[in-house]
Amino acid sequence: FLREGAEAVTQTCVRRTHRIKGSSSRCLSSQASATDGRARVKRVSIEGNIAVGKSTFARLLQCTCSDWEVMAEPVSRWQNIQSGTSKGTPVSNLLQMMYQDPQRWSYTFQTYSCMSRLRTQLQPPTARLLSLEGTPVQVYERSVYSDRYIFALNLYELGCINPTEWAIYQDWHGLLVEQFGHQVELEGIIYLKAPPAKCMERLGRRGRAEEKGVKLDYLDKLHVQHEKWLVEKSTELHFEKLKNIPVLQLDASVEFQRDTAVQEEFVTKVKNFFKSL
Ligand code: UDP
Ligand code: D5M
Ligand code: MG
Repeated sequence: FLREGAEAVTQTCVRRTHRIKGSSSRCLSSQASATDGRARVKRVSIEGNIAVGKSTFARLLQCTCSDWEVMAEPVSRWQNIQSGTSKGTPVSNLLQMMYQDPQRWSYTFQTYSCMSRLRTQLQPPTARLLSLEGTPVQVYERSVYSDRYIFALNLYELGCINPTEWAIYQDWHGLLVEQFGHQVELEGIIYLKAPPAKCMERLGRRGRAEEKGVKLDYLDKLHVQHEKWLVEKSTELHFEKLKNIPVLQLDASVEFQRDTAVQEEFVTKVKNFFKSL
């Protein structure tokens, strides 16, 4: 039920919502209504450390309200790079390559993750979402912004991306985001925050093979990057709209996955946040 680009969904919703693929199902009667509709749809990303619970939270949102359309992070695409000439033929697992040899593969990983995030953020809202009254929202798991201001920056600071690669990365990232303009802008960010040790515990529980070698120190560094960007606001940003973007911070250190009271509290905060955008 998560849209195209989504990782395989392993957990089912109690209340299933609609899945409408691509633009072929669009049935708007006029261009004007399409334009008006699109302006009404808010776009929000869920940000947070590795294994903090973003996908779990995304599934909760998708199950809660049919006005919200959730686009998951395309991790399975990174794990299964397909041949450019004969589609469907697996070539490699880029996520694994990056973790095994970060010096060699971090820059390559950034090119692909940013491209797949752009693809996701460029997907227009479905006809169903456009036709809704109320507050239709497209929700993304991470964004082209966390790619740069969390991961790429961190890998550069760790020396896994060299100064030449970093300069080139920043150049094309800036160009692409500026060229796509409003199409990739966000109206808000939900920041799921938990101590790195809690994320480490969840990362172990999830047991994604590629992440076996991830150390607490790496999660500590990613945590600091999130704090600098979304709380202290000390990260140097290059996109005007991003500088004043509203951020909803949620304490994800509580076990919200199986606690309906916490889930309700989160959902109420999210609803109010969406209304305020
Ligand atoms: N998880 C958990 N309790 C929670 C939220 C998540 O035990 O309150 C588990 C979840 O089942 C998964 C792991 O933590 O095994 C990582 O969650 P997820 O994949 O949602 O994290 P992401 O990397 O997407 O932020
Ligand atoms: O993130 C999915 C996995 O992918 C996790 O191991 C982090 C990694 N990831 C995601 N984006 C990037 C970038 N841009 N660079 C390096 N590594 C990245 P999860 O938090 O599990 O949803
Ligand atoms: Mg996830």
